[in-house]
Amino acid sequence: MSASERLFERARRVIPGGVNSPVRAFGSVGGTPRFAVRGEGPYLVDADGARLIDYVCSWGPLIAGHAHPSVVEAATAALAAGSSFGAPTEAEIELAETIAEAAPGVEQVRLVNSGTEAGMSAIRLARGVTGRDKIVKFAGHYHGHSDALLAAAGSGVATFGLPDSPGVTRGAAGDTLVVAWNDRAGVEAAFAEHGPDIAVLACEPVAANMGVVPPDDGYLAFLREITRRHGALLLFDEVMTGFRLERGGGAAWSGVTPDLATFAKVVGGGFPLAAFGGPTDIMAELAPEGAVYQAGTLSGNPVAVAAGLAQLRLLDDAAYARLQGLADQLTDGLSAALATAGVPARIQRAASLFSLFFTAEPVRDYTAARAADHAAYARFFHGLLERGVYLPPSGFEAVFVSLAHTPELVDETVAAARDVAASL
Ligand code: KE4
Repeated sequence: MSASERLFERARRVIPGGVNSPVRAFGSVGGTPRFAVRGEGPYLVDADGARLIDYVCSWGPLIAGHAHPSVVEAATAALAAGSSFGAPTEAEIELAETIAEAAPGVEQVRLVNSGTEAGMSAIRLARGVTGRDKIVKFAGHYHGHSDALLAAAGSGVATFGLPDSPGVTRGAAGDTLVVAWNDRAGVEAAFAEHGPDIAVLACEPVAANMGVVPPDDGYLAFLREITRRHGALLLFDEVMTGFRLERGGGAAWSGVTPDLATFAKVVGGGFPLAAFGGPTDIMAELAPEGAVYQAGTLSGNPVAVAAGLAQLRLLDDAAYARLQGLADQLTDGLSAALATAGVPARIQRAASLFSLFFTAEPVRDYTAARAADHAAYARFFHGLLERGVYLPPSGFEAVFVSLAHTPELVDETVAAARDVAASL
């Protein structure tokens, strides 16, 4: 029995499913999750001492790789000065300024502790500002597990096929309209029927929780126009895309500016830190200035803020060019490996963010994402894992490269993929 197997058995006795977040349990690919003991740049070292080339990167936060010296130094220094004050600090201003400077349309930012909290709070703000109740979201898009947003979500929900989680009451989800991504008629119908009651339309500017499914050309501009026409707000969930696609995230990448945006993962440098932001006139409606309540004991935590700032400081044009180059090399190599083996597969991508679908058909929405061959993905995943390459343990997740990855490691990955593809 491996160390991870022993740990998983012990974990399941005291932690539901043995994990603190469902997608970590390997439910979509089967087998035993590898228990991590340390991260070293591009590597995750597991409980059996295996040193895996890590393309999960903690599901996106570690854009500079594990334990980047600048991040470790900044967080350590912040910790030594005190882990939490429950009082404002200058560093929080600097992080808010950094996010506002990078993200189109963002003038003010509220720091919170998770992408879920950011999404939940942004929705409440949108409802408070517009005085409307209904929200529109897309099937397969995941905005965290707050009740109103946990309807036909992507990510862990997609992996476990829980379209609407038990425990979410009709009242909580009853104002959530779920439409198909990249479909115009569904959005038009929702606004035709409910327009005056719709507070906000939320989307990932590039869907990345049903695998990576970019918007069709012009689709985000369409969403911008129809929301504006009906007096609804447009919310970009940039938890995955923010500071990942480019420094200005999905808004800069698409040229479409939302009314509100949420951020997490990269901005926290691997710590529990997230944010939501928008124009001052909207954000001013938040307590304590405004009436929309939102709060958090550890919001803007100094250690997390220091780590986030240190990581964001690394993300200059050269960094994004490097990420792009690594993604080019990896996607070209994986595509060639699978094509040579005659395996029907396709890579879908936006900037350096991509995922692998085992289907020959384009994947434009959640239905198509679910129709891909996820059993083949599981076989590919395990074949690579046995060869020291750690892809996301679900075909509904995205593959992440980091500044710590190198062309040589990508070559190693592609060689392993060629080996596995031949036996798929
Ligand atoms: P968190 O509450 O997990 O920090 O963020 C929720 C969230 C919101 N919006 C988007 C676009 C997201 O991708 C996420 C979280 N992403 C998943 C991975 N696809 C987190 C992994 C997990 O659930 O363990």
